[in-house]
Amino acid sequence: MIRKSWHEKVAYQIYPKSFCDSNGDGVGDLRGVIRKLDYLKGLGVDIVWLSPIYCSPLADQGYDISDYYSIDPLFGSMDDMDELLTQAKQRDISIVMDLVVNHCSDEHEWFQKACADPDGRYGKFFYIRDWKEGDPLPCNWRSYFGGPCWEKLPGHDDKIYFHAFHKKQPDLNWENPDLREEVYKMVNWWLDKGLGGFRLDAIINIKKLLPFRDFPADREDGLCSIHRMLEQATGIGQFLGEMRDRTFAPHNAFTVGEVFNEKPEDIPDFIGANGYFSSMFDFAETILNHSDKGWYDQAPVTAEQYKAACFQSQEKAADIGFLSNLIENHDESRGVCRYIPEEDLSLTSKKLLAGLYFMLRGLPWIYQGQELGMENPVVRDISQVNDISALDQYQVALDAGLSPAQALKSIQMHCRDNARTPFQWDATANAGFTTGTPWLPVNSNYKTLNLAAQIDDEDSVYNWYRKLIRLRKDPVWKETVVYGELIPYLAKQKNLMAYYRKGEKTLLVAGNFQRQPQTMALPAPVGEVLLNNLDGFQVEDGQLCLEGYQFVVFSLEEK
Ligand code: TEU
Repeated sequence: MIRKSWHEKVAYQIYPKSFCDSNGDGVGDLRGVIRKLDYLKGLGVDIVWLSPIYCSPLADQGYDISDYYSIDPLFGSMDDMDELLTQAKQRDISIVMDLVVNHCSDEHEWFQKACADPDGRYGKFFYIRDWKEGDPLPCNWRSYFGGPCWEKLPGHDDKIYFHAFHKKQPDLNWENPDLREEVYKMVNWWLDKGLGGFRLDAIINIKKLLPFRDFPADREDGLCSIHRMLEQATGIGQFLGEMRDRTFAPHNAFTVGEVFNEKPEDIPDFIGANGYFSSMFDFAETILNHSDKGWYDQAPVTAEQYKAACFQSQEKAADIGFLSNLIENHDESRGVCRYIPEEDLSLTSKKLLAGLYFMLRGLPWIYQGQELGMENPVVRDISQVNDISALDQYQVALDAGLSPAQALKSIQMHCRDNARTPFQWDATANAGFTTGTPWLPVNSNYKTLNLAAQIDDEDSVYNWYRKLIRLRKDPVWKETVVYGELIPYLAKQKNLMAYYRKGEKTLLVAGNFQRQPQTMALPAPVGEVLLNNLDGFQVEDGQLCLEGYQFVVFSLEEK
């Protein structure tokens, strides 16, 4: 693997709407981010991805962009953005923005012009088809947020357009070179400005299976999961390779792809030596137990499943390139609530999960608030739910015959509001996030779970993350932590997740992923203990005794 300077880094995702509100309107903003740059520096963050802050009607919280060249006034101005880039640079922090180009907003000028003249230049920027009442749709794919992928083109009774996500997010037609040129121009404009790179939103969707066609229905609605077409669509490399060559490569930009369901043979193309992206997220854990029926049919993840998914991904990426590892993001449940059984959630188990994923090979990502061990809020009433995906899934559950109470319970785990509640800075009103009314209620646990309560507590989740980061950057261990080969250890031992990192030195990472204590045979005597989420541990007859949810990292002595 060709070594890159970003390999040693630590990355952090900011969901601007919920990070820090500087002007009291209840919505986080760019000046709020600037205000917290020293906090991020203190944590040890090097790369920051900002979820969308472009002009947007916010039908999907900014993932519906109406102007790629402007900052939405809700978040600030272009001057604020420029200041953020400058101030971040002074602190050696690189800023990465979301690149949302599978679709734009229906309020984008391109779509407006397409509606005005569907046969003109901009009509060809989208997938528009002739259609009249009674005709079958061009395909029966279900959009990600429910219902068919087709919607009537405003102003035209005889035309429809394609949207893989919300109807306010019309898909851009990447088959059209003219559209691609517009995208590259915009990407280069941002990179020329000094942006560090991009996170590529929903990028796998830019290649459609054409001509559009039906697949067998998988629900009563007669539609099928859009994944069926993604499994069969080929040729995305032409677009991604071209984009890399025209934009990212000449700027030496850092990019991370939101890539789902990749095939092992695709990995070299995506993140190999001349890959389309620098890195891509490993979603193997987040998609565990996914069901085409809907969220209500999704079983909880077990420790064994979690371990197997991590190890498989590590094996797939091996020496090819660097995965981006995560336990949560703005679309997911808080990791500690997803991967740890509710009754076992504790300081110790939170630290175990943090340690297990952070020590994997790849680029570790922290989603805002994860470093505090922030948790999912309880969804008490459907009227409080903001997430369009959860609202759809609530209906899916009702349609499947669940009672309203059961349906509400069924969206609790995957509701995207879970990770979108405001950052809990301190115990003052609204967790110090805003002086106004927060756009999404603060989690009621903020009085005890907040940064101010953790920052000076050596034992806190926050300081645990700092220790993990310090170890990754420690000149003595860095080579091994960053590049050391990952070899699973005693992978068959139930609820034990352990692995070697073998580089200049050999480390053993071990976590007892259950409430009960368990022992682990040591392959060699314990050398230096680098991390331990409890006080000490016992070694008896070459067996390491681990308490429930104990996590340790140590070097091994040569035999
Ligand atoms: O997500 C893409 C995606 O495929 C899913 O994570 C999707 O949001 C989820 O299955 C719905 O429950 C990206 C963004 O991360 C997400 O926030 C946006 O809504 C989406 O693209 C559309 O831009």
